[in-house]
Amino acid sequence: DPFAGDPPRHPGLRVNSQKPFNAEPPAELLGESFLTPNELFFTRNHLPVPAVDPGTYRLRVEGPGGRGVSLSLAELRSRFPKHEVTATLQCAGNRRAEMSRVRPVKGLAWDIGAISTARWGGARLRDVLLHAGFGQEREGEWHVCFEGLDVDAGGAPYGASIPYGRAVSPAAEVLLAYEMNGQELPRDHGFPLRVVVPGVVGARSVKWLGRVAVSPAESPSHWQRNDYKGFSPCVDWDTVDFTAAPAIQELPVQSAITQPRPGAAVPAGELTVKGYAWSGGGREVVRVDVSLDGGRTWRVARLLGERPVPGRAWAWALWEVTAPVAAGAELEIVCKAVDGSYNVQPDSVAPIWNLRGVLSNAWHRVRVTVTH
Ligand code: MTE
Ligand code: MO
Repeated sequence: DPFAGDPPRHPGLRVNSQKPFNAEPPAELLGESFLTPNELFFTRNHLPVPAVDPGTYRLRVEGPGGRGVSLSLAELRSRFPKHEVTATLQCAGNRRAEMSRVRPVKGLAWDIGAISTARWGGARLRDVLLHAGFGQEREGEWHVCFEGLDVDAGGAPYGASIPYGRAVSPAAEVLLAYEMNGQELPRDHGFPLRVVVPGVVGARSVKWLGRVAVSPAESPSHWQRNDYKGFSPCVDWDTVDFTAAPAIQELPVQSAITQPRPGAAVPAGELTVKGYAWSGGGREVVRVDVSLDGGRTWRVARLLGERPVPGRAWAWALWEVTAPVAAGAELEIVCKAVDGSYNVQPDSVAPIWNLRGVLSNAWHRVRVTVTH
């Protein structure tokens, strides 16, 4: 069993697949803390968790125009200033279950929990690239490719890439993280070193990082080239051409209700609705609208916590709204977020349906009954 060496996990996680391990925190817990506790942070593994010896671990950095370097963990910690970023990671498949209700899609049936937030600490990718002799700017198209130490049955590693400009941009704050919420990275989240690309789909934040390669082409990995792309609702598995769509990088604006849960019976009186909202590319959430009547009337939710630096809103906003509700009512609670570029979420799922069930960011709707 290639998964026999996987680490133990928190029993409270909602498991979508055991081997490889994929799990999300219960929504009620997700919405309770701005920083998701490490043991509850959603886990998205495509392959068995590799056993990495931190003593002999080396990160290789290479590619045309640089000098190949190999760095130990001690060197990564001592040679580069430690930088910290609070960033939300969201899987492209978050909320896929809602898409499958329109028409079946291929992929794990994530509810609203394939998203979590942590304070990450590590070396800036930019500093490591400059150390390896790469410049601040490059003519033409270049990418920075990441390879994990997790491999499939044929020996191929997990891999992904981001554009070179993002990798070397000081403002983009891409990290080679060895810390998560002040602790060393847990094994499920990439021990001993992972990439964290703030504002970008989780798939590019490669865990168990073994190699960084500057390249004129995107990562050759299946997950860069033939997965994690968006398509029209008219495209099916017979007609799909994965070369025709760009790989997902920055994600669209998103929000969801974490409390109450669908089907709940809530007491009459004051109802508190809670949730999260986030947008890709560092675009801050400027407003969340909530409806209790399926979208006929709206109120504005209170955004909790500190306002982020505009353009560098890497973390989600938690929000809540309190409203009176009458006994016997059937409520359809709806939320929708607006980001700093005034991007909004689509009102329904069908027009954004796609065969892989990615980019599922329609208004989130939760039906509840009010009791006496
Ligand atoms: N990196 C490696 N090496 N292997 C993986 O399977 N999964 C990716 C990304 N990095 C993955 C990986 C995907 S699709 C996501 S959404 C995030 O890791 C999830 O990170 P997490 O498990 O720490 O939440
Ligand atoms: Mo993902």
